Amino acid sequence: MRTFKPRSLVIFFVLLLGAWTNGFAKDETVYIGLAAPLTGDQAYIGIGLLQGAQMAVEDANIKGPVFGLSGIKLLALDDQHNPTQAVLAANRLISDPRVAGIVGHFNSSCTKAASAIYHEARIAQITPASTNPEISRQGFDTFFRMCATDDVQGPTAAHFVYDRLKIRKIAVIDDKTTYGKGLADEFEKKFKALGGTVVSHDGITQGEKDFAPLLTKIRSLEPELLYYGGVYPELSLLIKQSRKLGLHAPWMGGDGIFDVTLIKLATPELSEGTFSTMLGVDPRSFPRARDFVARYEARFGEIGSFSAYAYDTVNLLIEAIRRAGTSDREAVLREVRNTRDFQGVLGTVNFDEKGDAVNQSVGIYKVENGKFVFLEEAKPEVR
Ligand code: ABU
Repeated sequence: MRTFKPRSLVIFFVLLLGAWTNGFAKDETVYIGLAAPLTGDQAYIGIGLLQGAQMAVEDANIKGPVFGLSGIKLLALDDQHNPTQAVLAANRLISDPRVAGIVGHFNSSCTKAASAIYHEARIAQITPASTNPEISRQGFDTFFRMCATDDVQGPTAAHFVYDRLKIRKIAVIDDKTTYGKGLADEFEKKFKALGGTVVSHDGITQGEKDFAPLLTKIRSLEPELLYYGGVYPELSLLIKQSRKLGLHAPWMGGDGIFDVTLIKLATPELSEGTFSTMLGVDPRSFPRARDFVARYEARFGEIGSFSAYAYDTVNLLIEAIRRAGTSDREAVLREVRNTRDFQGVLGTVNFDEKGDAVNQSVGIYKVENGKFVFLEEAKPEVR
């Protein structure tokens, strides 16, 4: 019987290593970086976004290799909706040479803080959710956005309150974040321009728990509606505490409150009648999104408000990588910019010269029987 000598074994392993690094086992996986709040009180929305992104990656790998020998993976990091953490996450993502493009972040404050880092690294950053218009006014050619902006969302909400609800006297609260304050200011500006009265505009801090003194003051001003610029955790407390104080005017907010978790936290009973704007079409009633929604819900349960946006964002990025034929960041960035009529499950996507979505549609919803019910697609305000 023939036996291997130690020298033959060494040669065998050298050849195996060569094959590994040059060919069949070489890891040419392309990575898409994703950053969002994956822990903490906004995690529900962040996880929904992550799960939508994960489905796009899985779908792409089923279709076949993106290029070369291997597939595509997500590298997801938690920014805890904290701009400092977002910068740390951005630096980690850009320091990994396998990362070809970025999906993120969710919060405008995080997206804005991280955008300079992605710009410096010449890597495409596409946010599925951050709506503050200032982000795209910084002049970063690496920045892209899939959704409408708050200089459309805020005025659209103001028109709905003034024209459709015929309400003339409101109070405004925001959470002092880039998103919350920006949206509330846009709403107030338009509401006043239409002839409405804003009896008060106050700021709260994310994480605060006791709003009784503020709500007591607002109750004495007798507003007909309370507009909130912020995200669902604080609004759920505001709703509960306002009802306890006998302040029964309806609440309204933007896409940051549009999440089933708001209704769960505030209770269906107390959140009944709350209005919200949300970006784009209702995926449940949009034929193109039907298959995605059914697959998502069979696997994860109720679809998150930004799951379909994340699915479209990752697919758009993968298409750009396929067209580029390389994971080279500058080449991928060029192809993201060359995107024309991308067919997403939420509709057709094109970017304007600032990287913003050309489609600025906004829908109006109302909580009825424990669910956000679609009322109408509002006519968007032209910026
Ligand atoms: N646009 C909804 C909340 C995320 C953000 O813009 O901060």
